Amino acid sequence: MYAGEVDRTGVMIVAGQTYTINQSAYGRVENVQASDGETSQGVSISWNLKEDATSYKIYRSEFDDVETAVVLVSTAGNFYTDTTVLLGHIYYYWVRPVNAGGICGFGLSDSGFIKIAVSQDWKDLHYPAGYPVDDSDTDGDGFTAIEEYIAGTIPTNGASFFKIQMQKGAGDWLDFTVDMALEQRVYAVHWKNTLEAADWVQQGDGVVGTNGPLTISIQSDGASGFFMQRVYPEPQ
Ligand SMILES: [Ca+2]
Ligand SMILES: [Ca+2]
Repeated sequence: MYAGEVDRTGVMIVAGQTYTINQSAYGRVENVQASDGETSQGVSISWNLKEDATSYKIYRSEFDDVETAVVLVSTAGNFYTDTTVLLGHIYYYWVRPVNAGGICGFGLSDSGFIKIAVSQDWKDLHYPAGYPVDDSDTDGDGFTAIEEYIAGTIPTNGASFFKIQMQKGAGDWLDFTVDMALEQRVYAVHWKNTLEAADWVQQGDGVVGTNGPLTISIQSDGASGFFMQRVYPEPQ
């Protein structure tokens, strides 16, 4: 067993006899899983244990590009919680097994991020009798409590929810307005030309709120299509 990724064959001659050596590749770690917003404490990373591995090296990057990965930690088990993560950032993780033969190559990455936590002040303000759960929709407007917290809307008022407000600006510009854009939130407009199109494409950079009204202007270039407005926690 060696720490490569493919089986290899070699030839050895001992006392005039030729022997063929077959070495099995040690292979990569499989089933790397990084948690997606499960807790606000950290990103949990797990993977399948590998026979003969003595330890594992976890690598991390903010890009899904192994060239940018740096070692986060070495560990013997198949579970690790990365608490050195920031809100609003997405991290990519790789795990490489180590054994007596060396260290194996990089397998597939998985991405992970932490969840925004609802503040106690907000809980007390809107739910004095006790906060339900993040996924509850007590006012039935289709947005969960955590979504209303991020959007800055009222979770106990079905008429208060994050909605798109668009009007024609000067020339071929379109104005997207939010009445109350919170601090520590980023607002962005996304577009796609048909609803069947696979991906929403963000138009320009996200804009950080200032605890007041916010207008984002997008040049339409005469194109027709669909717009989506998005709010998410500001990276810290
Ligand atoms: Ca709601
Ligand atoms: Ca609401």
